[in-house]
Amino acid sequence: MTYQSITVEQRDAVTLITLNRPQALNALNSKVLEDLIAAFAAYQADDGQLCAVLTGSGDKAFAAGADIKEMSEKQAADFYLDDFFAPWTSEIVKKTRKPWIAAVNGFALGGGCELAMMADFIIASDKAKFGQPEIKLGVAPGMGGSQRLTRAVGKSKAMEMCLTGRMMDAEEAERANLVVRVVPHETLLDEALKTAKTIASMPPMASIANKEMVNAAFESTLDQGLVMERRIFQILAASEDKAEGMSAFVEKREGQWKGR
Ligand code: CO8
Repeated sequence: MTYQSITVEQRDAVTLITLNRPQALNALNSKVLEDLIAAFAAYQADDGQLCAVLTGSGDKAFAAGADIKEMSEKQAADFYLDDFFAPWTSEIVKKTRKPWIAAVNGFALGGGCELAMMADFIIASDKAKFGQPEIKLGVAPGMGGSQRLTRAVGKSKAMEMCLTGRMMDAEEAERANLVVRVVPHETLLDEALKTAKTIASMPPMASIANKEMVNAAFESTLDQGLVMERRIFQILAASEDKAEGMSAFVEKREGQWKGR
């Protein structure tokens, strides 16, 4: 598959996807969306790929937002009739059952912040900056910012960020639980790939199951989530990898995973 606006590499069992429009600070246009949908679908379909990392090219930005130049020509009816922005969640978030990490290397603004928050977690460079500045354009978040940011950092901070458009630096983002950790800029990719490699070394079915369980905490009541957790646990208990994982522990050796 040839991509125009991203690059995709496989590093053993880890897929590295890089937004590649550095001249536009990796702004997210229709082509980026099309490429990302294809890249995530290929990652999901490849049994040999067990974790993915998404990052931005260049030194300045993960993604500085949805492409304002592309959107400025559109009318309200275009946004509404096309259900603009919907595929980011329906085609990428919902269909990617395997884990993926956002490695945020600079500005993650508007749609860029929203894309990072679609990942299972974010590792940030110490140069990263997060924000939802859409209000300054006379609009508001459209790819999940008002919902995912609020769930991540709580109402007060999300509200202030959306109402003022101010940016949060990496340190504040870590304190606010938006990112899992902050690392020196130069080491970001290595750190993200190292974490991805650890995830890729885990039993693949249990990896998907753990992701599904944690996500359920955001979309169900506590009782529903607890029932779902137990049911998934019970399914995993019947897997070949459970038998192998427990034998490997008792026999003091590494597990050899079948993925079922
Ligand atoms: N879309 C398109 N191009 C962009 C974007 C963007 N979001 N961000 C930066 N660029 C382009 C610039 O236009 C510039 O291109 P050129 O050289 O051709 O003029 C190039 O990237 C470099 O940018 P700057 O010269 O501005 O770089 P600076 O270092 O001076 O500033 C900033 C960096 C602060 C990140 C600045 O570029 C900026 O504020 N960008 C916009 C951030 C933003 O507002 N993001 C939210 C976008 S809206 C969104 O994501 C949700 C949908 C809202 C709907 C809107 C309907 C109209």
